[in-house]
Amino acid sequence: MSMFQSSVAKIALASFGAATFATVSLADVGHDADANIGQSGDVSTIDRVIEVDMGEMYFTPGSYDIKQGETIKFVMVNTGRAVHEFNIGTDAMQDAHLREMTTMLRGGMMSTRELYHDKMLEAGMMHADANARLLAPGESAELVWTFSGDAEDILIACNVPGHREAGMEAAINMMPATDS
Ligand SMILES: [Cu+2]
Repeated sequence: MSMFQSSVAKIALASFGAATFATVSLADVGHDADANIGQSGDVSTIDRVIEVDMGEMYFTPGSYDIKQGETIKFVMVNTGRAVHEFNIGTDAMQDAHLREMTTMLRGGMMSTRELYHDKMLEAGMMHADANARLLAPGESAELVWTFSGDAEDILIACNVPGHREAGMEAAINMMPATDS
């Protein structure tokens, strides 16, 4: 995360020469770094599969009850007309990612309707984060995640600028691991 953040800061400097913009990115490096949201899940220990529909501006289902330690395979499809993101993280992580997305839009790495993978590669912003998927309209993806962390404010959000503000987020309700 911190390597990614620092590359974002460099890109901000290189692309815009805007000291203020770089400062904003750097200010939050390490912020919330201790938040434990869990980890990439092992495909051989999947407890449940949840299908997720993404569109303007929603996730369906709109909230998720997940037991502590559960490994979920999310299968998401973007049935909308805009680029959408599925991102598991704390509120602070989502905010940091919103800034990265803003950089990508301004840097021409994506539009609201398309992803330009060659330009992302060039800039070193491939969006291959384990906890997130970025989907063009019509695309689908999978993400296997083990909810073994202790962060209390985990949610799923789309950080394409303007989307989360328009309601594109879904609550994760962590439940104690009781019955087996
Ligand atoms: Cu979105």
